[in-house]
Parts: sequence; C-alpha cells; structure tokens
Amino acid sequence: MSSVDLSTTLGNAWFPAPIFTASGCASSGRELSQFFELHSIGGVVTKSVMSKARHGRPTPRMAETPSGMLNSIGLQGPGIDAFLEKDIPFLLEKKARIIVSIAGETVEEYSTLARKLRGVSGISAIEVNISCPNVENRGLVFACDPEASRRVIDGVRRTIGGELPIIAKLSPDVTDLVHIAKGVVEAGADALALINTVLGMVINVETMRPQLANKTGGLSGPAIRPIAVRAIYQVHAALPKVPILGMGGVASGRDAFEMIIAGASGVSVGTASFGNPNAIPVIQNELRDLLAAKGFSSLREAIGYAHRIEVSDGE
Ligand code: RRO
Repeated sequence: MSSVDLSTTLGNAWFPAPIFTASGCASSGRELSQFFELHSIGGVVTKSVMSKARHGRPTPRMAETPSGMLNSIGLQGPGIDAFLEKDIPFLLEKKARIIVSIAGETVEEYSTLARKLRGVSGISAIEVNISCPNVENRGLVFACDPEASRRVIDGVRRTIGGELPIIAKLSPDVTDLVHIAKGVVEAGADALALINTVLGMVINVETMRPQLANKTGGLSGPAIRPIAVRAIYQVHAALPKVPILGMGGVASGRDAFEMIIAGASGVSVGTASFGNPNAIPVIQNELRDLLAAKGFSSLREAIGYAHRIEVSDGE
C-alpha cells in the first residue's frame, strides 16, 4: 500500500480519510457497516433529518436512467428525536465520524434542529441541506434563492454557536452558483457540499405517463459528474479558502481525484454504493494509489491543483 497522507479538514473538523458516504444514500450506515469498518473512511453523512418523522413521497420513487438514477424519496425519515436516540449511539459505537445532515421546511425548523444537535457530543459537523429537489413546492428549495439560503444558514449559525462546522449543501440548478455560495459563507457556513442531485424527469413511453409518482426527481450517478466538477471548480476559483465536500457520480478513485484537483477537500460517494456496497473503501484505496502515482505525498497538496497556472521555461 502506498504511503500518502489522506487526512483532510472541513472547517475545524479533521478527518483521517477523504471519502465519505453521500447523504441519503446510506441512511446512517447500518447496511454498509456489514461490508467495511465505518471508521476506516472519512465519515458518514447521514440522511437529511427533519423535526418530525416523514413517510416521504408516494411510489414509484426511483427510476433508472442512462448512467444515472432518478429519485424522489421526499425526505423519508424517523425525525430528529428518534435519530438522536438510535442512530447517533450506533455511529458512536462504530467509532464513525459523523456529519449530521438536516433539512427543514422553514428557517425556524432548521434552527430547531440545530438547537437539538447543539449539545450532542461526537458530531464532527452539520450539513445543512437547503437543496432537496423533491419538496412539494419548488419555492421551498432555499438554495435556489440567495436571500432564503442566507437566512437558513444565519439561523443555524446563531443557534449552534461557533464550535461546530456548518456545511451548506447547494443545488446546481441555479444561474449563479458562486453568488449563492458567497452568500451562505457570509452568513456563517464554514464549508460547502457540492452538488445535490439535478432536477430531472423520465416518462414511461409504454404507459405514456411520468415514471415517478412525483413526476420529477433528482438525477444522480455518472451522468452528473461533469456538472459537479464544473460547480466545484467555479466555486473553488471564487472562494479558494472555503473547503468543499464534492459529490455527484463518483464511481472510482480517478473520479474522486478529478474532484480533488477541481478544489474539493473531501468527496462523498452515493449512487455507486448501491451497485457495490464496498465502493467507498475501494475508491479510497484507488485514490491513495493515484495520488502516489502522480507524486503527491499528501491529499492536501492535490486540492485545487487543476487551478495552478503553468509557468513555462524562461518566464
Ligand atoms: O429525500 C429526497 O428525496 C432527496 C433529498 Br432530501 C436530497 O437532498 N436530494 C435528493 O436527490 N433526494
């Protein structure tokens, strides 16, 4: 095994390894823990949790697409109280590093969730998911509105205090992603998660009706990787000091490396784990080998490498 320092940071949270689960794709890691040690990866980013338990959207809520997958789960989950009672103790027992993802319908709901998390020990960071594409009203996608995005992050920051890093999860479905990113950083986000799924749709040509009960859904998988790389590159160029957790269609160490050199400090893997539950440790090992093969002794040296200006001989 090649010796490369894979450690990384997101705000003031330190992680020994750079590959994470992607929120929503591994719940709180129970199923994946049958395949690998959760503490061997960067950390578990839990499914976005809300104040109350939710059944989610009606079925069908998943559809296969070329090089991807469409989902409309609709924030199914146990609610914050059951989550704190069952999932956090499980993750602590597994010695996993924990990033808790929260989602709300109002600015106040996000703050309520932050209040519940404030005193919980063993959490590395909070992901504030303001970009779920499957809400009933597109007006509730806070991340599509710069002012609404700021208000959510500001409320969470005031409630949580200065200690715990806030990672704002943004949507690529906007005209000016950099503008939204700058707004949430000004409002108190320490890091950014880029990208949530891309709004898409599949129509079943046999029934001649939309495939998903909710009609539209979030597209994930390799089909969206170039969108994610573009988003990470653009935001890192504008905000080079703000750490980015990159995600969107990563299926190999090569894909993770692409996001790192675009500017990501860590990478989440989601859809690939459905096909291969060992995808995350495999990708982490491939990334280590690739970093070594490219001559990097640490992951940190590679972050944003694609932005470096070449200096030609004689200049
Ligand atoms: O639950 C979902 O339907 C969902 C969420 Br919260 C999200 O952030 N992204 C997504 O593709 N699906």
